[in-house]
Amino acid sequence: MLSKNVEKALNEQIRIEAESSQVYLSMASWAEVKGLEGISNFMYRHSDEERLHMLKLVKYVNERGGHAHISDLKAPKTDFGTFQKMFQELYEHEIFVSNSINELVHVTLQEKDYATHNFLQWYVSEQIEEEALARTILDKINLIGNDKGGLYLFDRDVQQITVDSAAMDPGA
Ligand code: OFO
Repeated sequence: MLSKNVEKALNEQIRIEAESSQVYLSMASWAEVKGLEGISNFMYRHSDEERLHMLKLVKYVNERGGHAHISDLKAPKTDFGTFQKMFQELYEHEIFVSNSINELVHVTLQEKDYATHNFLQWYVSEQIEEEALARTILDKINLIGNDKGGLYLFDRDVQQITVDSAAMDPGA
């Protein structure tokens, strides 16, 4: 059985994962209307992954005798300026999510909820990989600069980059 504090903190994380999914969906849509097809596909996939992160938490809370709450979400912005700025925002957003996972892990220790602590280790590892993925992409963007051919190749290749491939990239 979850303590009230752990349940509340998990519900907060459910909202954050759902909002992450919305943020990346908005980025996908922005990239799509700009004709950045590869970047858009990458963001659509990322948005789906965040929804799965949310669902995993929903299932866990309900399985442990709590009640997962599906709440209002903050609307993400619709204009991201440039794709370089957009990926910088993605990176900063992932750091925000990592901090929130760390806070959540802290609550489970305070409450001596070792089962939830154990469950959350998946999220801890996932955040390390997501941050590495975002950094790999930012490094690639810096290398390209304003080279048009480089931009074309980046848009083509970014859709192949996954959390797993970034983890294997020695430059990551
Ligand atoms: Fe849920 O991992 Fe990104 O935010």
